[in-house]
Amino acid sequence: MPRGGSGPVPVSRDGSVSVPVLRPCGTPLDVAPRFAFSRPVILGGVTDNSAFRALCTREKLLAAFGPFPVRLSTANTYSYRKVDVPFQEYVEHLLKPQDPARLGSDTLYFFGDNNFTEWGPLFQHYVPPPFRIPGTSPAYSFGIAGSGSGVPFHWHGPGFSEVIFGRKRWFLYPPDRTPHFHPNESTLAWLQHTYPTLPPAQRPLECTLRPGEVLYFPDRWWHATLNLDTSVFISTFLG
Ligand SMILES: O=C(O)CCC(=O)C(=O)O
Repeated sequence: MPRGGSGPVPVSRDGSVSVPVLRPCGTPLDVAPRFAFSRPVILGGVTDNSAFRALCTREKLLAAFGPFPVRLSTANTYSYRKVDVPFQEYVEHLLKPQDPARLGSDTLYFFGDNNFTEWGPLFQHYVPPPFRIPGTSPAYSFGIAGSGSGVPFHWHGPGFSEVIFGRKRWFLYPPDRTPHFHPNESTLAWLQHTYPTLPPAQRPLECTLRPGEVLYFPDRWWHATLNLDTSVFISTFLG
């Protein structure tokens, strides 16, 4: 889904990476357990989703799902408001760069709440990260969103995030370090107004996720996201 708005969001700190990046050369299953319960980590080259990516172009998705409704959520911490629109209307009219002056609670975001009857055949082509946490079962949340959009800080159980098209910036804090943020502010506004005021010791862990990489986020870690480009993405929750 490479189109859908103007160019990438200028984020000057795109270069900083404090989340460790692993490029496992042994079997992936040997690598994950060491990290599964402690820190976020980016795993490179553990899945090949080129076939799934080929099905996620704007043209292919519009042809397959254009008339079907998708459920949008507000892009604030609690995502309390839901709106159903035809997928085609979302892509053609709502998939835009984030307005920095607009609250997250007034911004609609397509992520999760997926209709697995209609979209399940597509998701069967997604190759999830080959790691499991005993006693949990994986559940997918698929999304498409404009540059500068994202979800402000929140937390939940552990999982993985993968970008199929685009780049996604992640900001993470451990469970015992509640970030400074307002739940209805967009991540972009937080980045512009709050982030620059943080002393270095209060800054989050950060990374930029690109296609071919998978971020593991541990249980109850605070996280906020910012799509640097119009992006297609999928999370695998290990709930
Ligand atoms: O990909 C996003 O923008 C949101 C991801 C997220 O917050 C999550 O997977 O919990």
